Amino acid sequence: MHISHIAAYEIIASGGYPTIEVKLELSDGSTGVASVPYGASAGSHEATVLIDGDKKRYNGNGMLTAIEHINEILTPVLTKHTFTNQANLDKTMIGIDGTANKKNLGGNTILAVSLAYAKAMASSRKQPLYAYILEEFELPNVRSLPKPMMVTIEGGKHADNSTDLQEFCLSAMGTKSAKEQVRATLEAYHQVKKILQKAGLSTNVGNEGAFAPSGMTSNEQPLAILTEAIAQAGYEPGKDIGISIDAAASEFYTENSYHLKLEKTGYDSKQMVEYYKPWLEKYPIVSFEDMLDEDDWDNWPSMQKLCAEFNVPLIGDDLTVTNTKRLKKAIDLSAISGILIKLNQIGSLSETIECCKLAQQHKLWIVPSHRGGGETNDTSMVDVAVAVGAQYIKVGPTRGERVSKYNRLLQIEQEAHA
Ligand code: 2PG
Ligand code: MG
Repeated sequence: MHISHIAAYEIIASGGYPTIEVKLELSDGSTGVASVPYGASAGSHEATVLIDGDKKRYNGNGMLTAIEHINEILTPVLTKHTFTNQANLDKTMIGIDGTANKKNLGGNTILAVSLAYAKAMASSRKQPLYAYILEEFELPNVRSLPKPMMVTIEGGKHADNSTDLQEFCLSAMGTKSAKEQVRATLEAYHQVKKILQKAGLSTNVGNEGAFAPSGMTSNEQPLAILTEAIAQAGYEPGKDIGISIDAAASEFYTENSYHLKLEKTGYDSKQMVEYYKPWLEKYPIVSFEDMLDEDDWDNWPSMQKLCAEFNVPLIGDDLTVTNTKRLKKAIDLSAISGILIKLNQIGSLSETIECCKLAQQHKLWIVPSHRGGGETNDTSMVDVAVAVGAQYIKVGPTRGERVSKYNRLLQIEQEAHA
C-alpha cells in the first residue's frame, strides 16, 4: 500500500487564525483527514509552528508556506515510497526536515501528514484510530479509559484580568464509566457558574471555554470555589472529584522571580514551592502541572518531593514538551511523576508514542491535552490517550472544539460496549 494523494489546506482554528488540515489518500482508496492545534502559552522547547510571517495575511499567521512544503517537498517523496509502518513515514519526514525542532518544515506540517496517514491506515484496516495506534506501536492493552481533567477556571495567557495561574481543573476520580465521569465533572462545572454569579463575578469564558472571571482576589480563590462546587453538585471533594492545577509558571517567571500580580508580589523558586504547600494541605488536589518555570531544573526536584509527600503527581508540560530527551532528563533528576502530552509539541505521532512509552516504563502519569491557542475538532489526542492508557485527558468544558474531545471519549466507550 502506498500514499496516492495528499491535499493540504488552511482551516480556521478556535483562536481565529488558520491551521493546517490534510486529507491523505492511500492506494486502496482509504482516506484520513487530520488537523493540528497550536498553543497560547507554548513552551519555548516545543517543535516549531511554521507560520508565513506575511503581515498582510492573518497578521502573519497564515499557513501557506507549510502547505507549500507539503505540496512541493513532502508529497513528491512520500508518494514515491512504500512505507512499512508509521514510524517509517514519520522518520522520513523528520529526515527531510533535518533539524531538532522541525524548524524547516514545521512540526505542524509534519504532524498533520503523520496523523492523516494514521487515520487513513486505520480506515484501511477498518480499525478505530486508537486500535491502529495500539497495534502499530505494540502497546499493552489498558482497559480503563482516561478521566476528564476539565479546565474550569482559567487565567494566565488564556484570559485577561483573571488569575496569574493558568488553569484550575475539575478532575474526576474513582472508577466510574467515562459517561458518568463526564456527567459528574460537568455537574460540578455548572455549580461553579452559580457560585461565580452569586459572588458577582463574571462568567465569561477564556480561550479554552473555561470561566475567566475578572475580580478574583487571589490565586487561591478558585480552589475554594471549585471545592464548594463539587460538594454543591452532590459529590465528595477528593473522592469523586478533585482539583488539578496548571500554573503554566513560565508565563509569570522573569529575572529569577515568579511574579504574582493578584498577590502583588514576587517569589523566588524556593518561596514558590512553599507558597503551594498549604494548597496541598487544604484542598482536594489531584495533580499539579508546571508549577515552576520550564528551565528551573534545579528546583523541580524539591517541588516533586513535596508533591510526593501528598501523593499528588507533578506533571511536566512546558518542562518536557512531549520530548523524549527532556523527559529522560526529568526522570533522571526525579523532577516529575507525570507528563502532559501534546502531539504538536513534538510534531509526529511516532515520537509522541515513543515519549508515552518511556513514561509508561517509569510509571508516570500520562495526560494528553488540548491546546489553548487554537484548537480544531480533530480528536486524535483522545485516541492517543486511550491507546497509551492515559490517566486523564485535559480539555476545556465547553465550545465545539473542546466538547468534540469528550464526545469522542463517550463514543469510544459506547463502541467498546456495543
Ligand atoms: C497548557 C495548555 C493547554 P497552551 O499549558 O497545558 O491547556 O495551554 O496550549 O496554551 O500551551
Ligand atoms: Mg500546561
